[in-house]
Order: sequence, then structure tokens, then C-alpha cells
Amino acid sequence: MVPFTFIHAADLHLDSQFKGVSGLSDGIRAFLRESTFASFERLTELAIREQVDFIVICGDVYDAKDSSLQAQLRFQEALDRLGEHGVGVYVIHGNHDPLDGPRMIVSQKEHVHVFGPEFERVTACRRQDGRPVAVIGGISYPTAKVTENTSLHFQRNRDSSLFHIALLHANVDGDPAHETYSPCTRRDLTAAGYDYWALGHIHKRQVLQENSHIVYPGNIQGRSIRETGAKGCYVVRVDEAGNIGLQFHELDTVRWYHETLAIDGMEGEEAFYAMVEDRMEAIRSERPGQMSVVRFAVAGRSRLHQRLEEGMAEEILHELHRKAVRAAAEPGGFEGLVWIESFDIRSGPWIDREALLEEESFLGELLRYGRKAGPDGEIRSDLFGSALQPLAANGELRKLLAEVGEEERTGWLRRAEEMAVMLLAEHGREREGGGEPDEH
Ligand SMILES: [Mn+2]
Repeated sequence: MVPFTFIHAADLHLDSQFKGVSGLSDGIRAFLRESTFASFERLTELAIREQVDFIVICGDVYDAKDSSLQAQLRFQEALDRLGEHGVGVYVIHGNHDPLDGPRMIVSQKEHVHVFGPEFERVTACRRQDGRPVAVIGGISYPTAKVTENTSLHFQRNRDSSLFHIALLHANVDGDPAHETYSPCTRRDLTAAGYDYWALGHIHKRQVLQENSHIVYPGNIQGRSIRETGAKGCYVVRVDEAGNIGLQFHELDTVRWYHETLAIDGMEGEEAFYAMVEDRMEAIRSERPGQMSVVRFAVAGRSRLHQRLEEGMAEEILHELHRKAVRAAAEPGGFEGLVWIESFDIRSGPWIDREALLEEESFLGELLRYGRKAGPDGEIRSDLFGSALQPLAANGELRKLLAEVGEEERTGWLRRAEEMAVMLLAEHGREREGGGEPDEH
């Protein structure tokens, strides 16, 4: 076999609008909107730098069926640049950019192959000497909603011993987080006898199988808070023996983060503000010179909880947005810019356990009971006996329960106590606030 190298990319979503992010200045919004193009430019540069033989792009080149003229022109410009460097390009279209979308007519370029709505196979050649190195099979979405299992159309060329690559925009094994277009299974794909399934559609990078390979490279630029972490493409090297080497390359220009701020026992607002700034700095130093967007989930129990919910989080968000907008207006201001998408308040009110233990209330009684049941003794065995009785009726579970040590039982007790305190405390708070009208 002749060794060769290609890039597997998918889901470029050129000209995504980033509608889900609010509070942005025009400048920052424009920068975000430029990010899909910038990441695609990095892909082009990578192909030239790595001297790959060709690129496969597995659907959703454009974000919208009626893709903007700007997106189309910039895509064509990149294709031309790749052509100048002898890099072949193989493209399929997906549910976001089906073939029936209104698009400008472009003349066929010799180094570019766009697959049609019916399955077809073409031969790809090596850049430096034009020797055939791979058979590429592919199929595009004729319309946005393809519910047929199109993977069943893929067949090897029986007369060819070349490496076989399949391009498909599909939901493999019914990932419920994505629309189930072109549904198929790993078994369907393996049965087709291809060496490498180059997939698109699911935006999360994943290698579903090796030898034969089934790969989602993910999208090249995260588009929302649901698409966190590094985004990019795979450089795939195939050696003389047909062995496959995958190397991931980051391409994203704006990265999305989901971070948790633990505020257990935190007392003051300054401490919270400092924690937020520290985290922003940590994100900044992880990727110096790049922009990031972060959602902070606030967790734990603290006296700050109520104040955070009652406007403090909003105020801090507003203040940090103001600072970010000002920084972004400076020359080079997007380098290291961290934009907070939101604070997601998941914390709870502070609970003073010692005070509750003294209290003449149901909660106080419960905590005192829990404390008595802690040490080994009659109360403890009574408690476990009655609590676990329904489970002990099952023979299998009874056997498992017998294997549980005392230390683990103590852990269960503490967790049950924590859960009861939390539920009862929340309930009490809701009742206190019960007279106020709901705000929706
Ligand atoms: Mn997509």
C-alpha cells in the first residue's frame, strides 16, 4: 500500500450566528461570528503545513440551508488556496446545508469533489506523484431531513485493494442528544468493509471503533455552551501496511468552558468576586491570546447563597461584562478575553448544624436521632433493620447487603441525613417565601 495522509474534518458551520449569547457588545459579537471562519482558516493552514494529500469534510459546511454569501465566498476562497498547494478536497453536505439549499453556482474545480445525493465512489491520489491511494465513497443530504439508513448504500470496490474511506453525515447508534438523521449502527458500518468511516453530525469528538475505524472529529469551533472543550480535526496517517495513526489538532479560536465554583462556607462578597476573577485568570492562562466563554455553576452551601440569588450574581455579571466590553475595545483586546456566559446558581443556603441540634423542631429531632444512630448499638441496628427491610425481601439484594461493612453503613447514614436536612431546609424556605407571587 502507498502511504498517505489526509485530514478528517466535519461540521464547519461557517457563519454561525451565536444567538444564544446575550449582553455582547457589537465588537465582541462580530468577533464571535468571525470565529467559524478563523477556525476554518486554521484548518486550511494546517493542511498546507502538514502537506496532507487531501481533506475530507463530512457535512454541515454551512450553518444554514440558505447560507450567507459571505460563507460561500470564503469557503470557495479556501478551496482555491488548497488547490494552489495541490491538496484535494472531498465534501459531503449534511442536514444544515443540504443540496437543495439556494447556493451560488460555482464552476467545478478539478481538485474538489462534492458528492451528490446518490452514493458514489471516487479515487483519491497522492499529492506529490499522483499515485492512487484511496477509494472514497460518499453521499450528501438531498434535503434537510434524511431518515433513511444511507450507510447501507456503501459498498467497497471489489476490484480495488486501495484503502477505503467512507464519508457520511449520520447519527450512529442513536445518540439521543442529536437529531437521528441517517440513523445507522456500528454493525452496519463495519459490515460495509470500509477501512475508515469519516463521520460528521455529532459535534463531540469520538473514536467509536478502531480497525476498522469509525470516527467523529467533532466540529472545528464550539458554537454554544453545550459545546465545551478543544475543537478541531484529525490528521490521519496511513502507512505501507495500512495502519492508521490519528492525531488531533486544535483549531478553535473561541473556546467554551463549563466551570464549577464551590462556595462552601464562604462568607463575603469580596471572596466570591476574587474566586471568579481567579478562575477567569486560570482560563486566560490556559490559552493565552485566545478568547474564551465560560458558564460558572455555583455550588455548595454558603451564607452568600441567598444574596447571590437575590441580585448579587446579576450585578457581578454586569460589572464583569462592562470590564470585558471595555477591554475588547482596546487594540488586541480579544486576546485573553474571558466572557462569562452566565452564573448558574446551584448552591444552597447555609445550614448551621450545631444550632439545629439544639432546636425544638422536626429537623432538630432528626439530627439528634442521626447522631444517636451513629455509634454501633440498638438504635442503629433498629434503624438499618427497618430502612432496609424492603430490599432484604429480595434474595440477591439480601446477599449483597450482608457484604456491606459498618463503615459503609455509616456513610449511608450521613448521606441520608444530609439529604433529609437539605430537603427539609429547602422546604422550610419555600414555605417562608410562600406569600410572594411567582415571577416568570
Ligand atoms: Mn452539524
